[in-house]
Amino acid sequence: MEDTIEPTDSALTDEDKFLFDLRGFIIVRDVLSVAECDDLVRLADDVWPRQPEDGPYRRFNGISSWGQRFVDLMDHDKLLPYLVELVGSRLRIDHDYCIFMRKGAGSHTLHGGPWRYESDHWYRYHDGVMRNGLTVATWNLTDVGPGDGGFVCVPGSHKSNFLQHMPRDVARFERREDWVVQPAMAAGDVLIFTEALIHGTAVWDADHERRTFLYKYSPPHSTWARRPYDPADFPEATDRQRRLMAPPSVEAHPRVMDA
Ligand SMILES: O=C(O)CCC(=O)C(=O)O
Repeated sequence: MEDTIEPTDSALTDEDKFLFDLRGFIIVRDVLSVAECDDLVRLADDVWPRQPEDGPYRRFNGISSWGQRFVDLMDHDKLLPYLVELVGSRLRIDHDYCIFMRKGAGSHTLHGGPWRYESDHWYRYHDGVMRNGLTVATWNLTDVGPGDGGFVCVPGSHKSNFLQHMPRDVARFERREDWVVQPAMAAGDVLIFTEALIHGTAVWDADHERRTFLYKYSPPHSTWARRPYDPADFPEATDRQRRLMAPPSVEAHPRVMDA
C-alpha cells in the first residue's frame, strides 16, 4: 500500500499540475540565480574548454564527472521535490549531459513520444497521481527568448494516440507549424518534461550561446542508459545522491526523499 502513496505536500502548484498534465512539461522559474548560472558556465568552460576545431553545436555526455558542483544539480533542493512528485520517491538518476549551441547550430529532429519500443517513455494519470517514465530536467544557464531556437516540443503529444501520423517533414523542420512550440525561459529556469512528449532541438538563432545541462530520471525499475552510475566514481556524493544513483530494481529500491 505504501507504494501508492506519493507526496501529500505538493511541490507542484495546482497550475503546474494542470499544465504538466495538459502539455507534458512545466517550467520552474528562478531555481538558480544569474550569478550561479554564470559560475556554472565558467566552471564548465574550465573543465571542457572550446577547441578551435569545435563547431557551433557541442554536447558532452556525463557532466556529473566534472565535479561535485555538477553532481549537486542532480538533487538540488529546489527541484528534487518536483521530480519526486512526477517520477516517484524511488526515482533514479539515469544519465546527464550538456548541450551548448552557438548561432547557426543545427537542429535535431522531433523525437520522443509514447512509442511502443521506447518503453520508458510514458505518461499516465491514475489514483490521483501523475506517473512518468524517463523525465528530464533541463537547466537553462542562459536566456532563451522567443524565436531563439533550442528546445521545442509538441505540447500535449505525451498523450497522443496517433504518433505514427506525425508529419515527417515537420519533425525534420522542413515545414514549420504553430503546434511546434519553443518555450521562452530565463537563465536559472528549469524545464521539466516527460520523454513521452514529442520534442527536439531547433536551429539556434540567438547571438549569445545556448548553455543547458540535462539531467534525466527514471522510475526505480527502469533505465534508458546502458550502464547505471557507479557511486565509487563520485567520492564526494552525499547519501541522498548515492540513493539516487541506485541501479534499476523493483526489489528493495531505496527511497531518495521522503514524500
Ligand atoms: O533541449 C534540447 O535541445 C532537446 C533535448 C532532447 O532532445 C532530449 O532530451 O532528448
